[in-house]
Amino acid sequence: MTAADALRSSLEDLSGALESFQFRVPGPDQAAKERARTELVRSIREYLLPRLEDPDAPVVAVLVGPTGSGKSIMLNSFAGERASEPGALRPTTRSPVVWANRRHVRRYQKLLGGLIGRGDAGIVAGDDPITEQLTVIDAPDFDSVYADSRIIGEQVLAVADLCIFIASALRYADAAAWRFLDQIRMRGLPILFVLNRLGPDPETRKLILADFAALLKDRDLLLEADASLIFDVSEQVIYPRHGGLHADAVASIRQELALISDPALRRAVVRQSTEGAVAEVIDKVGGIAQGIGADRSVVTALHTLAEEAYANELSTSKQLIATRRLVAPGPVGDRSSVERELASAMSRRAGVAARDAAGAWDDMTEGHALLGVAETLWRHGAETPEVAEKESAAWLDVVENSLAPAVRRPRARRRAAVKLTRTLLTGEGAAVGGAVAELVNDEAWRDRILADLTDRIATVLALDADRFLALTQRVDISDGLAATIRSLAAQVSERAGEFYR
Ligand SMILES: Nc1nc2c(ncn2[C@@H]2O[C@H](COP(=O)(O)OP(=O)(O)OP(=O)(O)O)[C@@H](O)[C@H]2O)c(=O)[nH]1
Ligand SMILES: [Mg+2]
Repeated sequence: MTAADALRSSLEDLSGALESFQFRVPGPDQAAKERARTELVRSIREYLLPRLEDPDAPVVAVLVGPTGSGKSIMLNSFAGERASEPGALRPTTRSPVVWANRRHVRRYQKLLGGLIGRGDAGIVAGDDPITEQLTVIDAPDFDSVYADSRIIGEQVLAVADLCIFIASALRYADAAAWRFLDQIRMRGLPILFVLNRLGPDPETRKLILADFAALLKDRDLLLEADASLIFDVSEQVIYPRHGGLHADAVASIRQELALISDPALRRAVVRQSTEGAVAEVIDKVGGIAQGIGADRSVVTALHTLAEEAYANELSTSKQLIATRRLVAPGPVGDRSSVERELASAMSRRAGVAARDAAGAWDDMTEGHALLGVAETLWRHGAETPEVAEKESAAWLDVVENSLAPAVRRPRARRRAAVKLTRTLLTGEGAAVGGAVAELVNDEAWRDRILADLTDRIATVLALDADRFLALTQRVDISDGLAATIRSLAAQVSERAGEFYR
């Protein structure tokens, strides 16, 4: 296996692990965490893996810069045709435009999958020899007021090997530009700087170029504050035919791009951009692993709160049984009324537990959000009364059966069982005699039958609690995934070390 294969397979593994889960715990940063995860997967699957697999594919240069700086005009100037619609309304370009060689067009259909083909976006196929080795993408501006454009901008950046940064001489010092330049620099992408719309006065031009170079140097974007490292383009007529500048205006930039297209240099560019991307992936995995850890501790906390609420209610139930207050005192009634009373006492306990658990969840941001999806959590579950009735009836059967040897006739036995139950639960009906009195006074039997009742209440409560626990399980991330992801990233890092040595 070559070093490249090894690196690729380690990236495959990492991506697989990142795709195996989702950040589902609702909260203020859920969307951001989930986006970071999908972006990471995207940059591995859509950029790094294809790139490493096919290092001789054309270099992808992305035009970036603030809105109105002239990116679309620049693409048209390179292409010599109306590839991207420039415009006076800001921002103009809302989805990416790809200028590629006919032979390579298919590559980008796959690469940018969901991005192109919506709205006015698309691929402009050409025969320009430069496109044999180079593809240029006109991206929406990154600082757009449209969140949509910003996300698309980031996605396009993820597939870039090279950036062509277009600044306008009219507003090159805008803070907005620096933010995304920092982002590009973190990716380790090579950047060509173009200062567009320069005025005719040579002195002013020199001053502005020197100032721009100094600003770039200050931010570590240029090695030296050397104005000759910046491509300067004058403000000039835009040809209506192709919506671009005269070919001469961009000749030096085209020349530089043609140079990059030289196979050896291209490999160097791709090497630099993939190395930067691998480093960024490794860096971002740390944040993802942390996010998993944070989600897991939230889930554990919510789980514990729910369990505690139900455990509390079980011990309350035990106490109520011991002090004979589980059901209210009243007339002896018949079997069905006792059964109903006991069942509703059980449901009541579940209802109190649910209210307490929901209350505890409500105090946590994430718990509050989860309650929003399942408002019924504030009450006992819809099926709880039915389960309680079944348990209650089953317990009464057990009581009745205990009387079986002593009281033979079923109807008499049933009546005796109801009396016995009353006495057990409320302490009333002391005037019982015979078999009933015998059992009531049999301490071992009493303990056993009341323990059986407690177990049945526990069953009802556990079933009710399941609604909370199922919800936490649904948003949980499997144990050990953070560690797996960390170790897969360490493997990528090690293999990248060998590959880029
Ligand atoms: N006359 C003249 N106008 C220019 C020149 N460069 C840019 N412009 C003006 O700037 C406007 C915006 O240019 P675009 O190419 O659409 O800018 P963009 O960077 O693609 O902008 P977004 O798509 O919004 O990000 C154009 O409509 C022109 O009016 C130039 O060299 N000469
Ligand atoms: Mg544009």
